Amino acid sequence: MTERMSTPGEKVQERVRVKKQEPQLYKVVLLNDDYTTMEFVVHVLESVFEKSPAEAFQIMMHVHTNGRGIAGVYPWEVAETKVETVSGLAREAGFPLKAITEPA
Ligand code: TYC
Repeated sequence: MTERMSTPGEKVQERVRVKKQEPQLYKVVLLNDDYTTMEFVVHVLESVFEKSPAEAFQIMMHVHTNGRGIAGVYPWEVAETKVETVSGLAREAGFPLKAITEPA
């Protein structure tokens, strides 16, 4: 088997393998506490995470019962912004409600 040498100036097709990266997704996890009102958590889920009233209530009850629950899954920047928004709303309202991000 002979290998053909490329002559100078000859165009050589190079194949560059580009690994396709899926966009990294992050869970925004709501944490339970004893002081934030259920009504406020439902309001946050509706306004920040765009949940329906029924879904917001269901997620709030899940967090209340289990200690934590997923409010939504987003690309990193969106997830971080949601966490900051929750923190800001909670501080304004005087509640200790906390949300964190985790890789999905
Ligand atoms: N445990 C709170 C209460 O009994 C309600 C609550 C639910 C708080 C979910 C935070 O993420 C939370 N008032």
